[in-house]
Amino acid sequence: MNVDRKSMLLYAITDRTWLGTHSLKEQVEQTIQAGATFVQLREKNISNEEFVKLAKEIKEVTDVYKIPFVINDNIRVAQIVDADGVHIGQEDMNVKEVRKILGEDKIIGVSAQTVEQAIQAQQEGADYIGTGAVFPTSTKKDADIISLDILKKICQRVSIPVVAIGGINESNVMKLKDIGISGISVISAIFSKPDIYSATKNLRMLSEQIVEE
Ligand code: TZP
Ligand code: MG
Repeated sequence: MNVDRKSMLLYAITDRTWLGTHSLKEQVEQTIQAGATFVQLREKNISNEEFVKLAKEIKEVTDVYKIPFVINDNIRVAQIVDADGVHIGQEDMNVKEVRKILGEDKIIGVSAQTVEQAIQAQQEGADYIGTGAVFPTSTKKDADIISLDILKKICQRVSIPVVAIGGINESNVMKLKDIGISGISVISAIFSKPDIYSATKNLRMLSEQIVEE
């Protein structure tokens, strides 16, 4: 399904590592209320049962606010909870196979670290591309850093929206201006913050400045 480019502006990805006194559902509600435009449930080391339970909880919130909601990697969980789609990496299933399973109505996002991977993902039917890590991050230990030049080339070579990911925070986000991305994708700069609401508000304001109309 084509995704609305505007919904990519501030793409929040969950991480229970940072759970404090609030539940993940409450955290997601805070980030949406402050301006997050897209939500991905990305939870590693979780049983399928627990993943489904969590996904159902989060979907209750994203449904209320009409925010697109995708599941990282796990197509089965996405089907069970009727999420809006999935986000898959290069090491996960092939886009065409996922499309066959989920159908045309669902969103399929693909991580791409090179121009070739991005073009191929688009050809195979991806709806958007996630590219990174654009900055050093401790959230994904094995993430390689890609240059902003490659990010720019990817944006030029595909017509589907591209979101940048990896180590993006208030202090470095302006470096992503004039690159052609449709939004920023953020884990720790939202969910590690004691005040998720104001962290999100700031990032939303900044993301509006870096994304071209
Ligand atoms: N893929 C590339 S970097 C990354 C993922 C999932 C982690 C992003 O997390 P953070 O905390 O926003 O750097
Ligand atoms: Mg993956």
